[in-house]
Amino acid sequence: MKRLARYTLTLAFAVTGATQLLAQGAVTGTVKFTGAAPANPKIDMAEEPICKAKYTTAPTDPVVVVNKGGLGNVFISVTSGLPAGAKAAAPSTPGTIDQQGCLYHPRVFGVMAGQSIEIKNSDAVLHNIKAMPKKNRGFNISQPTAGMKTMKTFPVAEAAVPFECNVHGWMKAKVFVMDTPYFAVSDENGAFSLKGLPAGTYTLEAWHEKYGTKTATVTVTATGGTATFTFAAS
Ligand SMILES: [Cu+2]
Repeated sequence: MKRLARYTLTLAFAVTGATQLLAQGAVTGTVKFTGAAPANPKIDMAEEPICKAKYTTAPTDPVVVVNKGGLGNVFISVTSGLPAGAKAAAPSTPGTIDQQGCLYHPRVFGVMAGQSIEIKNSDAVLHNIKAMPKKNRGFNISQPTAGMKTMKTFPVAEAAVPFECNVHGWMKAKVFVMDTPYFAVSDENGAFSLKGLPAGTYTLEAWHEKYGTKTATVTVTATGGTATFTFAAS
């Protein structure tokens, strides 16, 4: 009887622990944009007909992506509130960036320090990828043919590492190299979610390449939390 009681207690603890783990998570949020979104610069792809042929309308540099009042390509991360020394292993699956239609996809993304980045060329044209970090080692590589893939890794956390193409001056991307897995990029409607955050109060930062940074405080309970950022046209 005593043994059974102990067993039941252990089991109850295990189930409760699992439930708490499953309940961690979900900061959902929106990056709002107020005012009139500026027109993005047109890109003249006349000298790259293979890329130009991938567009039905004149391609533009997607600096400001606004749909349904939401701002896309905003990088959101946790800047304070995590337990001291909180560390997570880098995922074994790589982050990916593709060169497609002579633009980078995605334009903004995050990986963890030590996580591989797969750089892919989906265009049958020469691309050159120049990464210009400050804390990590940069690189400058050519991918002359479609289907090429190159793996690279940045070992040290660093925000907004620029990627550029030396062949196509308009091609720009930014990668955030992070110490924790708690980051996200807003989608084309401004929506984002941060998964796996333990209950607590956190400061979040939202970064946009044109509009700079905003911060927000979010309290995460067992049922999650919500955060909203608002950027205004300038
Ligand atoms: Cu290029």
